[in-house]
Amino acid sequence: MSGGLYSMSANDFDKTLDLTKVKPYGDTLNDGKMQLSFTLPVPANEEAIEAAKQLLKKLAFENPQVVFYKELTDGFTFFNCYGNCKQSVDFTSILVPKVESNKMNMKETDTFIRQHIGRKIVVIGASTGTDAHTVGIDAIMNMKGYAGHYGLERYEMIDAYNLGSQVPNDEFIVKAIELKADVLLVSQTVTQKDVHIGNLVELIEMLEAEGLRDKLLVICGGPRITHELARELGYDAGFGMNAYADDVASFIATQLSRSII
Ligand code: B12
Repeated sequence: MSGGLYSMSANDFDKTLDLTKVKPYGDTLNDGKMQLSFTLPVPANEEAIEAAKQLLKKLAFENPQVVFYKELTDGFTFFNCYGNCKQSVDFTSILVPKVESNKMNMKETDTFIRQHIGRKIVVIGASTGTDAHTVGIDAIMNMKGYAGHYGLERYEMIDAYNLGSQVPNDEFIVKAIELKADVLLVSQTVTQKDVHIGNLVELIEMLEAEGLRDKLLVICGGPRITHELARELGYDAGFGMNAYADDVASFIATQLSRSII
């Protein structure tokens, strides 16, 4: 196979690769070698190692090996294991919903906003609910940017307000009204017991109750957020790992220009 998505695939140097039956590899292609880490609520001893191996066998791993284990605290053991995975996936049948927009850099986005929207866009962002993680929303908004991508505060045509973390949904909405926001950016990092779902849904319900949902672009992001999940929860878009300000800014500018036409 050549060109497009597969232009630099393993197929170029190993003709045994079958993309309809892809499996992990460690030493040689298709050997199924895989690493798995987990914690068991048992003391760190020989029985614990055997328990970890039995678990891997039940998960259909061949040749399970515990290569590292350590007591975390009394009665809890952490494991790193290797095994050979027997399963494979059909890579050619995979279709993942993604944010569709032409990615522009900061200058291009500013120019696009000037030409197609004709005024500054007001964007407010926060890590909401009980979530205290700020690094994700800072990465998107902070003037200095993240990983070589300047944040929204640096865009000439964006007025960006970063409200920080643990912002309750009702306060977020009050601020959105006060600042006449066009866009809300919500960051959610903690997903334990699905706390992010409840919090994200609550924001949408509150916006709907205030008659504001259709007047705003509402976007969420975080390490466990996918575009598909965001759409399911009533958001315009969702961004996960390796998202940068330019991805979000391009999406915002394109979407708002459409709603203005
Ligand atoms: C730093 C950190 C903390 C710091 C946070 C300090 C701060 N000011 O932010 C402190 C110590 C406070 C903390 C606390 C807790 N933490 Co913590 N923390 C982390 C850690 C180590 C790094 C997170 C981080 O900064 N990542 C870097 C940023 C840049 O990545 P990111 O958030 O994914 O952001 C990117 C994308 O997701 C996206 N993005 C993010 N937000 C948004 C928003 C929008 C709109 C868009 C478009 C994109 C976007 O863009 C970013 C850039 O690409 C992670 C582990 C890890 N290695 O990831 C645990 C981790 C997130 N924490 C965790 C936990 C459990 C907690 C605590 C509950 C621990 C406890 N029991 O007290 C508390 C929760 C406190 C609270 N109320 O929220 C778990 C979460 C598990 C889960 N699935 O829920 C993790 C994964 C650690 C773990 N393995 O258990 N934590």
